[in-house]
Amino acid sequence: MPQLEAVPAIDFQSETYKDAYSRINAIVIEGEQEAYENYIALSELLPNHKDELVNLSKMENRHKKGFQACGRNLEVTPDMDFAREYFARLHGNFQKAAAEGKVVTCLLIQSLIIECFAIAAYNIYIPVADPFARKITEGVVKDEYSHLNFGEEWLKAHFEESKDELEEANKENLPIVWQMLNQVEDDARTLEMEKEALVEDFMIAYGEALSNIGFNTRDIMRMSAYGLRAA
Ligand code: PL3
Ligand code: FE2
Ligand code: FE2
Repeated sequence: MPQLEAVPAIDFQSETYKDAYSRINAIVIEGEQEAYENYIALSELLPNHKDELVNLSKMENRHKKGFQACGRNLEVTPDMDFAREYFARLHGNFQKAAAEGKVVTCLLIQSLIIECFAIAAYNIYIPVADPFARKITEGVVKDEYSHLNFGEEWLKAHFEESKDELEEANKENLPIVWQMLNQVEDDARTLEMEKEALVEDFMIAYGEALSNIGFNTRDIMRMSAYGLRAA
């Protein structure tokens, strides 16, 4: 009988790993930076929640610093030009909505879509991360649940008047997320993160969020898979 083969350890110092990491690490750093800016913008749009939102923005800034340290620890230089390009469409949509005072769209993009994307990615990354990055990411992901929760609570409290704008913003932005996932598929696999697992975790987190806000099962199915087949 053949022996069970041991799972080969990940070589965090290989050129292949570090090359993929230079893009994934940059994406996460840029994502945290934009999240920081987005919560500041939201704090202006929602003056009643100013302190809470400024507090969330500070957490995002800490996350960014944590992930910058992860790159330094592996002696990787993050490819920030790549990452800015990666986020450009979602970022542009957020900024446009903020300029128009569309709080619901801003919350959907940042607190639901981006936070669920981060939660899925970080949870899948933790078991395959190097020990330094694992510690950092475990701390970060806990915070992301509280950011998601802020969006859920606000949208739940304003569900009826937000419903149509949420549907519209979902249609506009969810297909972008599927394309973003496709774009990192190869690099994520180099880090031993499977796209199918990312999609699955994203759908679970996003579907739960929509349910907490007040959408029914039929709405959730329709909304959370929007644009997936075309991606
Ligand atoms: C909001 O708090 C954070 C926004 C960050 C978005 C991250 C998306 C990550 C997609 C790439 C998957 C790889 C994750 C690896 C983690 C080092
Ligand atoms: Fe964050
Ligand atoms: Fe966050």
